[in-house]
Amino acid sequence: MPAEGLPGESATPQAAGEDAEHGARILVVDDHEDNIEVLRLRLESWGYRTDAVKDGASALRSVEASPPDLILLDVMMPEVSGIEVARRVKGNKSLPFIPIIMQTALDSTEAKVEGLEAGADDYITKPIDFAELKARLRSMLRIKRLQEALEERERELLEVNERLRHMSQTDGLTGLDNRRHLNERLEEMFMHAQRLAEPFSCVMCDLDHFKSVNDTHGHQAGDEVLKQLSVILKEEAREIDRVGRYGGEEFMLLLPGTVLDAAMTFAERVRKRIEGHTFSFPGGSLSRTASFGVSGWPHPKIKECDSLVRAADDALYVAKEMGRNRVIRFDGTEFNAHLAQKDGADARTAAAARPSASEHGAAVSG
Ligand code: GH3
Ligand code: MG
Ligand code: MG
Repeated sequence: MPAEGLPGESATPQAAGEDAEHGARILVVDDHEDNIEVLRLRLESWGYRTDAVKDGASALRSVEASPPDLILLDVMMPEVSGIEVARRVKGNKSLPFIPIIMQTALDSTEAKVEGLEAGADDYITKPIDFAELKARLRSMLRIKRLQEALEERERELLEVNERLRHMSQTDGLTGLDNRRHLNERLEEMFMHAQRLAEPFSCVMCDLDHFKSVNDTHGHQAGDEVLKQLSVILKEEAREIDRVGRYGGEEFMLLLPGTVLDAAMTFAERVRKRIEGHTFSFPGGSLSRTASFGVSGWPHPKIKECDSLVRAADDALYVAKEMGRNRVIRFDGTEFNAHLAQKDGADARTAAAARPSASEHGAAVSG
């Protein structure tokens, strides 16, 4: 039936089909069958879809089973009153925003206040003025639409934020933690280890002669090697470990609850796995080795996380100098022997380079 066909109502300039709220589903709650019939007829003539229930308990069940776009709610009902229905619907956080228009026979301020305080969004008094009802319905449905648009925007923003956060923490090539994020994790993990007096180890891993991979096979092959290496590192590490790309072809692994000896065993296992791995890429394959430096807390020379990383880096440096493809432990026998030998060699080189007193004197007099 067209809207203009019903008595007591002027035709609106906007046709029902153009109405943005057209087709909204309205739940009519009223304990009088006659009221329900009259309301449904009206609402449907305005282009709304309707459901109807005759008591508060059924209303709550219907709302939970299939949330309507709006509830037209009678206040005066036996057992569960309209006030109670409003309170329960608005208190249910799992439901979307559902506007509630209370219909009250009592044109008293008290009933309206109670309804609005229970969570109703608007009210209309009986006997119902249908032009007013129509206007209130449309206004409420408009608010719902705006609310939904806002929620959608908020969801999108949260999603974008989450993506940005992930991007800012992740290395684009390997998907591992990037250096910045790794440093953040390091600080947290180190503090945690100190507070709980739990051991904590750091492993630095650097591919040997990686530059020649790029030089010989091209940068893309180099990228592929880095990606495959990161998969190996991830596979070898435990769930609670952190693996990150520290720099170009240098990776850092943070091992909580791990003593230095265990970290050495771990690094040695990874070293062997890399040594035995064939890196394949379009157009070829190759083998590569890696060098490792390992440090751990507690250790008398390691007071804060910076020195833990520096120690692993120093050990890595010694591993490279000693011929690569090996695992060196900070402050271990090999580490100290190498540095002592190097210091001796440096001292000898310096002594050889220094001109003797006589040579110096001769130069001055000459
Ligand atoms: P060493 O055994 O002493 O570590 O020698 P190396 O060649 O591995 O080390 P070096 O520091 O001389 O060279 C590192 C190379 O890593 C140079 C650089 O072009 C390459 N590299 C760094 N980042 C990337 C990357 O993202 N992709 C590719 N393909 N290569 C990279
Ligand atoms: Mg390298
Ligand atoms: Mg390097």
